[in-house]
Formats: sequence, structure tokens, C-alpha cells
Amino acid sequence: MAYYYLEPSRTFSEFLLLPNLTKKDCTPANVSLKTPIVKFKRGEKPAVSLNIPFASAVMQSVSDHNMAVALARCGGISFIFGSQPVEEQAAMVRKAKSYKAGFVVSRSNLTPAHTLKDVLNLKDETGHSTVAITDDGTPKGKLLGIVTSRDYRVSRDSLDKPVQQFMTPFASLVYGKSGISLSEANDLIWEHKLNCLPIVDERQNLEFLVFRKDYDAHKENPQELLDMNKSYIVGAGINTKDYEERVPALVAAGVDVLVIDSSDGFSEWQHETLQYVKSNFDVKIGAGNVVDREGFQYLVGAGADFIKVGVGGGSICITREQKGIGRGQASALIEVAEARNQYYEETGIYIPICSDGGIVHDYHITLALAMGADFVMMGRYFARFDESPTRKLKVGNNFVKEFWGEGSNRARNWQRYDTGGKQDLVFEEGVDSYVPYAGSLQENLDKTNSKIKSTMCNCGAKTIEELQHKARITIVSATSIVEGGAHDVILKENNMSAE
Ligand code: RVP
Repeated sequence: MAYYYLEPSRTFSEFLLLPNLTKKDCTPANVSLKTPIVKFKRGEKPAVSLNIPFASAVMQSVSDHNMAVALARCGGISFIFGSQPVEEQAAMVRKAKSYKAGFVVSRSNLTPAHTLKDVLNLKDETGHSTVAITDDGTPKGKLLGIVTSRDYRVSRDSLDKPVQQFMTPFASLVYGKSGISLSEANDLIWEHKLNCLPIVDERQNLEFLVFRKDYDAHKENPQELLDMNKSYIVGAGINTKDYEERVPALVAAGVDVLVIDSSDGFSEWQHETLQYVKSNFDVKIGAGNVVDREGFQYLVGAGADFIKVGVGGGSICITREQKGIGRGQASALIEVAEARNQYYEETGIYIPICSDGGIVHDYHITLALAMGADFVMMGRYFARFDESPTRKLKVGNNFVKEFWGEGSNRARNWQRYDTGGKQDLVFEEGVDSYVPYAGSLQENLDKTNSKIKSTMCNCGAKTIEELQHKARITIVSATSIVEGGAHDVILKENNMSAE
């Protein structure tokens, strides 16, 4: 006879946190969101921790090298999508790992034969007022000069005036040599009162530009997630089919953490993949997704460094509709967290848990952490930002970004849904959609983090671990959910004029 769970499976919106005593020193400024991402023994430190509990989803429409850099800069991790050829994924990892904070490849470039008109057109097009002048007009050509808006007067100079005649020539430029550190570059910028310092190699070829404002921004990111070589920490998704080719390429590219990306991770394929990776490489690897104690224990037994939880809760996911399989995200998380805590008590080994999918409101993240997640993985949340890889479009009066599931026909990621047999996506488990465009990642993350920290203070917790121990969580009735929003008032429209 089938086994019946008598409790309904629940989602985050059905829970709320109760306030605890807030002591005077428990302020948002004193809250740390640092969190482990890979397993560690009691009393020891995890080999990799995040500075904020966020991971971006292993999805074509979410996590490429740009997202990886942007999120690591804020303290989280991206798992670069695996539904692409091995070499292309490895190239993305390499790009993110070789990104040097503060050093940018010049985006506005011309040759000395161009004219003032070309400079003005380029400025309109790119918004940059600093133009590198190279022999071939490329960002890596021989640097011959720099043009900034201080070099010409539009009211006096002819638009046909060649760049050669008004650029600051290389001989008069202050420049940095290849290999210079960011703080040395900054010293030159300050010493010579520059806005921009070009970095050239021994043959005078342009490598990067360092801008004063970028250095300041770098200074403003104390949460940056860096490895020992000061490169950003980068993750990547793999599957259970081509891991023997994919994993060596990703490891060679410098990946820090892998995750096996699957809609259902409770499988012998994941066991085999974990064993292969653990016996051949010294790289951290998470596995999943699972929704219960049994799935957790199976993957931990196979060597997983963290466990990802969630089936069917993703915003673009239709697995539950299509196959009738899944579990409310909160119920799944609560059971897996219990299993993890018991495992920790028995073995002294702490296995971090990632709650994957189904975060709709920012407070859901705090709930997930309180329920035992060490970090959350999100797709929809990150897809809305400038840094996601998809197109920004205008639909009606609104800007949107494209966002599609890995189980959609657009992604065709059959490896994620493979249950043996035909090597193809036989039916869709995800949709192709739009999400409202929301601006820059950093701005949004700052706001979300402020909310999380503020709620943690209400709960009297200065760390995620403390939150997990102290949280008091209640189920809410359908009626009190209605009361949770603005109610019984007439909302003012934005366009209503004031009396
Ligand atoms: P969300 O944050 O709610 O957008 O969910 C993202 C998660 O949804 C992913 O991390 C993944 O686990 C899952 N996903 C991705 N594609 C699909 C699909 O096509 N069904 N589901």
C-alpha cells in the first residue's frame, strides 16, 4: 500500500516568524549573513563560505560569467549553467575567474585617423567620455593616445578635426605596466590626479583601463567573495551524463564549487557522478534536488558537500502539473533540515542545505534560513537584473527581461530531466516567460539584505545560525494571509494628484 503523508505539504507563504526579544546590540549593522556552503567538521571552518546567503540558479537565462562576477562582488555565488557545450561553459568559468576587479577592457576605442565627429558619435553611443586611441581601433591594439572631453571644444573645433591633432599622445600619458596591482594603480591615479589610468604591456599594447570611480566602487564592496588569489569564487552546474568530459574542463578552468543540476537528484546516476568527482578531483560538489530525509541521506552517503532541496517550486517550473511530483518547498526544507541536524549530532559533520526555487517575496528568504537552509538559490529573482544574460524588452509600457526554464523547449536541457531511455526532452517541464525588469543587482540585493537583517533583529538573531536556533515560526490561516497586505483602505494611485 502507498505511504500517505497526513500533513499537507506547505509553502513559504503559509508561515510567519514571531518576534523574540531584541537586545540593544542586535542592530542590522551588527548582523552577519556569512554562511557555509560546503560540509565541515564540528569545530573546524568550512573550506568555502558565502558572505551573503545567495546563489544564482543553474540556468541559461540567469547565470553566465557576468552574473558570476556581479554576484561574487556582492558576496554570493553563481552556478554557471551547464546546458551548453563543455568548452563554452569552461570559457565562461575562465572569464569569471580571470576578471580582475577594477581593471576594465576599454569599451570606447578609435584610431588617430578618426575625427572629432566620430568621438562625439561614440560618446553618444556608449556614454563613455574616455576614448582609447589605438593603432587599429581595438581595445587591445597599440595605445597611441587618449581622448577625454577636456581635449576638445565643440563650439570652436571643426568636426572634421582628426583625433591625431587633439588626443593626449602616449608620450604625455601616465600609464601603468602590465601586472600592476589595483592599489598601485590607485596610487598613480591619486599622485597624478587622473580619472583614468591605461595599463599597457611591454609592447605598448593596451590591456585595461582603471577608472578612479571603479576603484572607489571596489572599495565599497567589502563583502566580495574572493579566493586566495583574489579572483572571484565561481560555481558551475554539471549533469550526470557527460561529467567525465565536463568536470575536468571546469576544474582546469578554475571552478571552485560544482553542483549536479537535476530536477530529481535521488538517483543512482547522482551517486555515480559524486563518486567519480570525489575520487578524481579535489573540488567541492553539491547534489540534488531532494525533498526528504531519504534523498538527503542517500546523497550525503555518496559524498555530497552540500544538498539542494526543492522539486517543482520554481517560478517557471511545471513539473508538478506535468508529472504530479514534488513537495511544498517549506515542508521539503523542514524535513531535510531535521535530517541534517540529526546527521550533525551523530557524526559531527555539518552539511549545508540550499533551498532552491519558489522564493516569491524577500521574507521567504529569511523564512528559508530560519527553517534550516544555509543559503537559497534563485532564478526569477536574479533574471530581473541588468546582469542576467537575457534581452531586456519593452512590452506595453513596461520593461521586462526574458526568463525561461531549463525544462522548456527553449533550453532543451534534457540531461536535467533524464530518467533513462531516450536522450531528448520528450515533454516540457518548464515555460518561457518574461519577468519585470528591476535594475541593477547590487541595488536590489542591498534592499533584500536590509530586510533580512531587519527581520533577524526582530527575531533577536545576529547570525544565521542563531536565527535557526531561536526562530519561532507559525502557520498562518488563509484569512490572516489576506490581513498580511494592505487591507480595508483605499490605496492611492501613483498618478492621483495631491489636493
Ligand atoms: P525560481 O527562483 O522560483 O525562479 O526557481 C529557480 C529554480 O527552478 C532553479 O534553480 C531550478 O531548480 C528550477 N528550474 C529551472 N528550470 C526549471 C524548469 O524548466 N522546470 N526549473
